[in-house]
Amino acid sequence: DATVGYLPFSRASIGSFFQQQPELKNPFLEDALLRGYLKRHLPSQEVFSDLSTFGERVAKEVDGWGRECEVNPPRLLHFDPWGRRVDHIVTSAAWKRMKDLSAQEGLVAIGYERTFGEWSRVYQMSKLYIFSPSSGLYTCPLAMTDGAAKVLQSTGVSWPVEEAYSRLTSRQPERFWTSGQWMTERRGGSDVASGTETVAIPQTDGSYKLHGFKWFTSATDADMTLTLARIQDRTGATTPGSKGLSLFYAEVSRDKDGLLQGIEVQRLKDKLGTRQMPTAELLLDGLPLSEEGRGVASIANMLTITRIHNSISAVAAMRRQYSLARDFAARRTAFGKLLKDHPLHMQTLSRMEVETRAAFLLAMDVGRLLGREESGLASQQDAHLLRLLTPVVKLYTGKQVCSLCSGCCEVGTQIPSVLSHTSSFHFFIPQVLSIWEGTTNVLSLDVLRSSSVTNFLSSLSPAVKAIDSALSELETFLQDAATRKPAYLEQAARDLAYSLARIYAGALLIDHACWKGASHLDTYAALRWCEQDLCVVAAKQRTGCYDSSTASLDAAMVYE
Ligand code: UCC
Ligand code: FAD
Repeated sequence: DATVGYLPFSRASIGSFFQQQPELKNPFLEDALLRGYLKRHLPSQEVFSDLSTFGERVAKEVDGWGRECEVNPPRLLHFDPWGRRVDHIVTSAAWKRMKDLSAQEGLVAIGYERTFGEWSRVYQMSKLYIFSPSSGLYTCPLAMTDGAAKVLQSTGVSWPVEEAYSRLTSRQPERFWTSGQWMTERRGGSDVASGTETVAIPQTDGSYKLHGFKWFTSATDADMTLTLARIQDRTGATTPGSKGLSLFYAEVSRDKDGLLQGIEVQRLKDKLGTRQMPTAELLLDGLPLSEEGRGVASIANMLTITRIHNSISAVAAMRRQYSLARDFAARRTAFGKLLKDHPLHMQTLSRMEVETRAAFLLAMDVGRLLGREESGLASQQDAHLLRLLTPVVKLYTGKQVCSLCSGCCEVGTQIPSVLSHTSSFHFFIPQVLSIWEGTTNVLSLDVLRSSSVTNFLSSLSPAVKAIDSALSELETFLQDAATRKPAYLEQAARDLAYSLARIYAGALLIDHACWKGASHLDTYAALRWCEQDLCVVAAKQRTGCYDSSTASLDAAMVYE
């Protein structure tokens, strides 16, 4: 039939229109705020040219590896063809390339080489920020590796820990090691003190054998790990609670045939959004002790680092999703014009831009403070701020990324499916950023634990006029809360943490807008941010929602 060829939907013909997909461009060159931030704080040609080259490589090459990590998730081979138990975790070639790349690019090393003094962490975080959405979640092992290096550096223990430290911070792929962080057991991840059943049995040579079951061990292909256990005394007794926990260093050793020594990998977790990463349950047996200490307090250094990495990855995901949505708006037509020519659509995107900018400045500021502390330049106030802001920024950006990515799915309704073909940062992944390394509530309680809330307030007050009233509301709230029972502040913890994040982000946005290189759009972003309710906790307090009666009503309603 001669007419069939002209009918667009007949037989195998599927029509002539195909939507142009959003394009991933060099994430460094595409990001005005990142470049402005660095121009302001670290105006180094070497850094600019490294980030620019790396950004190109990420867009052109690494992003494809990230996709490969996603489509070829790790597999666990329990037995070899001869029936021997091998527990071999088979990872993709791309995952291995990520490891080599991480070493070559110094993604952990930069933080320890300190070539750029107090700004070295900002440089490292900028590079991770560019890398993260294309990394196939390799940023997860890198975060733990960085955290472990930080802990090892602070222990002062010599061999084999010194050797491990040099491997974690190496730029040579053949020497580079990654680390795990094995804290969570089956009873639960937040309350580590009650959850840890693993015991450490002293050996005659001063080492320990660890027996336990770790329930979550992301990136199980690590070369070493830091983990918690309870030391048994001669009678086999252990001390319960937090005080009974010690921190251990353990190498994940394999024999000459590659068989795991003293570890059984039970299974790989089948987890939403992070399947490309080997996560396993392990039975630990006979791993040597490297350090016996105050477990929770000792691993806190690692938590600080991994929580900062988490914040950077959250912001990076926001920026990436947003960039794709922005690019899509210039390609997609609806109601006769491009999406970018619909003012309402632009308003939606511009609100996302403000959200992303605020999140970026929060995360980078924690990196800045970390760099100051590590270079010995931190004032007492800087140290307090770092302790306070680490959980605040982790919990806040962990939630922002979920809501922004959800919004991006709507503004570019084709992006979710496109994403699995153009970016490994699958749109479900953001959810995990608010769970691991401490959930929102647990981190809100950590904000209360850090005793620096009051110092922070008095020092920040003069920083910016526009948020003065939010600050004084916050101050009034805290003064009032101090006169009440601890349960009152606990009820308010999450809103308090949110208030700190919003007010501090507002201060940073204003500060950035005051920089001589800033544009009128930086001012605009700051103004837009400060329009929202900054001091949530004061507004909620006025409704009486932290009063003792509400706790029982909450529970009654939840279980009605
Ligand atoms: O999830 C995990 C890995 C995921 C994969 C890696 C992703 C990385 C990002 C990737 C981006 C793509 S590993 C599991 C993470 N688990 C957690 O985060 C646990 C969450 N729970 C908490 O954080 C709790 O607050 C606990 C476990 C810390 C609470 O324990 P305790 O025993 O009840 O705490 P205490 O008794 O209040 O504190 C014990 C000591 C105290 O010091 P001293 O004894 O000197 O007074 C605390 O001040 O530890 C100190 N401490 C801290 N110090 C507790 N938390 C901190 C802290 N954050 N910083 C400094
Ligand atoms: P629970 O501790 O049972 O908490 C459940 C809920 O109760 C949360 O919403 C929490 O906020 C709330 N809650 C708990 N306590 C309080 C309180 N006092 N007040 C108010 N609310 C509270 N762990 C590792 O050690 N190593 C890993 O490598 C690792 N990788 C992971 C990978 C993935 C993909 C995931 C999802 C988790 C991983 N974890 C890992 C575990 C992770 O750290 C825990 O899931 C997390 O700490 C929360 O613990 P939980 O899931 O047991 O929740």
